[in-house]
Amino acid sequence: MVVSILFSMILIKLGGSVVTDKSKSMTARHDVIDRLAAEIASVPDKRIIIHGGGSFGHIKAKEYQLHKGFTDESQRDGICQVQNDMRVLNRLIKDGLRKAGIPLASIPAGAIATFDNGKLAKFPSDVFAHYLNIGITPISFGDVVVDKSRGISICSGDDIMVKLATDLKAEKCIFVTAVDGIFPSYPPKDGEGPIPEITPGHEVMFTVKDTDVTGSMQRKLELMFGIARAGCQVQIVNGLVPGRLADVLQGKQTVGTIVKGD
Ligand code: IP8
Repeated sequence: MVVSILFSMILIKLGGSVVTDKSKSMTARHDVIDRLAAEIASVPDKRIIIHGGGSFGHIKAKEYQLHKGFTDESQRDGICQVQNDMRVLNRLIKDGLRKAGIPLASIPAGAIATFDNGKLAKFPSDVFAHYLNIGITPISFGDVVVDKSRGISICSGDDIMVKLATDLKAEKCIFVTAVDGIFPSYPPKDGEGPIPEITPGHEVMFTVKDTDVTGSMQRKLELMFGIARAGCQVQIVNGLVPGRLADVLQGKQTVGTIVKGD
C-alpha cells in the first residue's frame, strides 16, 4: 500500500537504549529525551517518530516470554503490564516533544496493528499520513500486538519503521541508537570506529548475543538494508552524543553509519 503524503517526510526511531537505561527496569533517560526532542524540533521537517521499548518493554516481555506467542494463561498479566508500561514510556517521550513545541498524535501499534505468525500483517499507514497532512507529528512505538495465529506477538519499532518507510515513501530514516553506528566486529575492538557507509555485501562479525526480545543488531541491519533498497536514505547515529541527531537532520556530516541498499 502506498499512501500519498503532500511533502517529503522523515522517519526517526528513538532506540530503547537511548531513551531508557536498559539495565534498570522502567528507567527513562529524561535529560536525553528532552535534548533529543529539542534537536528534532530544530528543523521544521515533517516527521514521524517511533520509539523502542528499552527497559519499559524488553525486561517483562522476556520474563513472560511474550515473543513466543500466547502459550500460557499466566502471560495475561504480562501482556497487560507491558502494554501499560510502553504507554508510560510513550507519555514521557511525548512530554519531552511537547515541551519542544511539537504537536503530536500517539498511535500505539497494539491498537492498530495485526500480526500473523510473528510477521506484521496489517498496519494502517494511512492514519499516519492523515495526521502528517494536517501538520501533526504521529508517534508510535514497539508494543504487544494481536497475532492471528499465535495469539500475540511483539511488534518492534523497527517493524513499524520498515512498514512506514515503504508505504509512505519516506525520504530519510534515522535510527537513533546508543552507539556510534555499525562496527566491523562485535564487541568493537579498541580504537575501532563505526563503518561510515555499509552495503549488503559488507561482512560484519556479529558475535554478541542480544538480549532484546525483538532480535539482534544483525536483524536490525537486515531490516535497514530492506528500507534502503526501497529507496530511502538510512542513517544510524548516536543519540547519547549531543548534537549528532541535529546534524543529521540539518544535512551536516557527522559520526555514524549510512546504510545503502546496494
Ligand atoms: O525496542 C519492542 O520494541 P523495540 C517493544 O523497537 C516491546 O524492539 C514491547 C518489547
